[in-house]
Amino acid sequence: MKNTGVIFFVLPILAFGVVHQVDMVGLAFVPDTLTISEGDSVLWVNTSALFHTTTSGAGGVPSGYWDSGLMSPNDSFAFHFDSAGVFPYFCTPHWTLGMVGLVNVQPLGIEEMTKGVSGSVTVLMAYPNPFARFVHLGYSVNVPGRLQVAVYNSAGQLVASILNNHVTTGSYTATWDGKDAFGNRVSPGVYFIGAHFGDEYLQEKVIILE
Ligand SMILES: [Cu+2]
Repeated sequence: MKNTGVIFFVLPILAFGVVHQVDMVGLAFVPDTLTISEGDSVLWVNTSALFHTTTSGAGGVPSGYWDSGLMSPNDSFAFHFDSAGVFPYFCTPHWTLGMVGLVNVQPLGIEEMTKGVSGSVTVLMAYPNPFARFVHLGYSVNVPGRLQVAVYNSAGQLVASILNNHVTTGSYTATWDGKDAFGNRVSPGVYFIGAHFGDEYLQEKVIILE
């Protein structure tokens, strides 16, 4: 098989990752147990009509890793897990009613470093994620070609073009400053950074914080 395509790689090796979503539904975290990889993030979204927290710890005793504080309906909170381990958490008002969860963070293996394979070796990563001001992307290509990198909102609409270049074989970085095509800072939330290379398309979900 001809080995063509885009390879996205991490810049600082610790902190790329996937964003996993946990919904707060009624009096439960859904899913209540999540297995992720070192470097991934968890985004809690309060889809219920109640007020909740996500607070690391067990038995109502915070462990100090994260605490969202009270989240209104539709609020979200993200935490980046940069080390492996088992992280129980709970909702402060509702843990006695069984509103508890667990994040199991596994050490990073080679298999987790390869994502978005689309007929060739292809990895897409973003750092840091979630981010406040800048998100960096690392990529390399093993054949020359036109590489387009663009940001889309969750409705799939184009927000900004980051890169549209003919590139030769090699490694590059690109940065998105969280601004749209008019130079205005976009609102916080979920965006997708997509890379087109030949007939391949890959995307990475990123989150902009307030
Ligand atoms: Cu709750």
